[in-house]
Amino acid sequence: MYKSDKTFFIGRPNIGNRDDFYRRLDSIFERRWLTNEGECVLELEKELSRYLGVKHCVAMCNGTVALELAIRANGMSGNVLVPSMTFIATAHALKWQEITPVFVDIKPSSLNICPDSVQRLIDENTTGIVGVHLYGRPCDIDTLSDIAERNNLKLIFDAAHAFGASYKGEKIGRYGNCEVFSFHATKVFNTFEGGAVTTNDDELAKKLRLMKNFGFEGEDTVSHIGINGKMAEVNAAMGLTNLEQLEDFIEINRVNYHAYRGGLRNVPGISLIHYDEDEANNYQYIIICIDQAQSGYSRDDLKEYLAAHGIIARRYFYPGCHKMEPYNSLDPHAGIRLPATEAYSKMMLALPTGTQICSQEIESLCDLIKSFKSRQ
Ligand code: T4K
Repeated sequence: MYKSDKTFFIGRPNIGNRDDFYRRLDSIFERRWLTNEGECVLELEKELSRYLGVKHCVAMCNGTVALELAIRANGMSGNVLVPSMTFIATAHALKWQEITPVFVDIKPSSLNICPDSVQRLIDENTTGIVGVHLYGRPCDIDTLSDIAERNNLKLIFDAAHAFGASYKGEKIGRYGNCEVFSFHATKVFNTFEGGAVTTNDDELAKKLRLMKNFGFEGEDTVSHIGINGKMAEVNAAMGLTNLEQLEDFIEINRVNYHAYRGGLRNVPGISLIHYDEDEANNYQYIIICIDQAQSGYSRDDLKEYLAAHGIIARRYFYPGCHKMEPYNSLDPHAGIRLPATEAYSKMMLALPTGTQICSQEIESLCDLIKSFKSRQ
């Protein structure tokens, strides 16, 4: 019988040492410098570049604005290829700028954008590809880079889930023309709200810095259309504090992941996504796939059952962007069928992890899932 007074949420933030954060906050107040390239933001950018092994890190107010700026600074227009199996922000960041997101199906083995479909969908209006490292597992970066190069396309990676993950031994953050991170509260590393674009391209980094600050080149000189995409000092202070404990957060996620793996072993119809243990992973998404034919119940039945016991899971990312408005009806690509996206988005469920939950609690959560099975 499952008993817990606690409610466990997917997306519960990890929070670093509060005294360190308050100390940083005090010094921000002392300096009376609250935003606009403040000391904490500059320090965070330096620390993040070092951690990711990339030349430039441009901190931003959130991941969505960071994506919009990355898309604009790269000069994307017309049609851009993007997976439908992602958070809606990836598609909106294109459409917000009157660019048509052309939705691409996923590869069932990785749940990431399918390079063969990318190749097939390129037409004369295509200017770029936005790959998403879904659940923190890298896209097929080499193949996508090759396709982009051969077709003269820009390539951006939405790395919102992949902070701390690696591809072929090198940290995510250096690939494509640039990569984009989210440091939202729900991410393994958070700055309350926040994001960044990282790149090894000097020119692009310079442009991004101007564009996130209204395009100001000097006090009275503007060289680009820009917006206010700046990160504030308080966010950077949270980032610096959380960065000091990042390895602990990742380790907790790793231990939790293995607790789920053990607890859900041999449960018919339930499989946990696999992380390549030869690579660095952040393990921030515990994603199970429910195959109703074997489990005897649907993903949505299980989600409801868990919620009734105080376990708040999420259907990341149902039903796929192409099934949401305006894309579902208004877009020229309305009515497209993406069989793998449609099948998998009905089966995936994201479960709670992070510092809020421990191995024993995960064990009972897994027992609860097993008891649901036996109830059917
Ligand atoms: N690209 C991708 C692939 C993304 O996944 C995202 C964001 C972006 C781009 C855009 O980056 P940002 O502009 O957000 O930086 C949440 C997050 O808000 C969003 O950042 C994230 N992806 C997405 C996957 O998850 P919702 O709509 O699910 O949020 P919400 O408010 O329903 O909260 C989710 C869970 O987290 C709930 O169980 C409650 C819990 N929670 C949330 C917050 C904010 C807490 O326990 N404490 C908190 O402070 O989007």
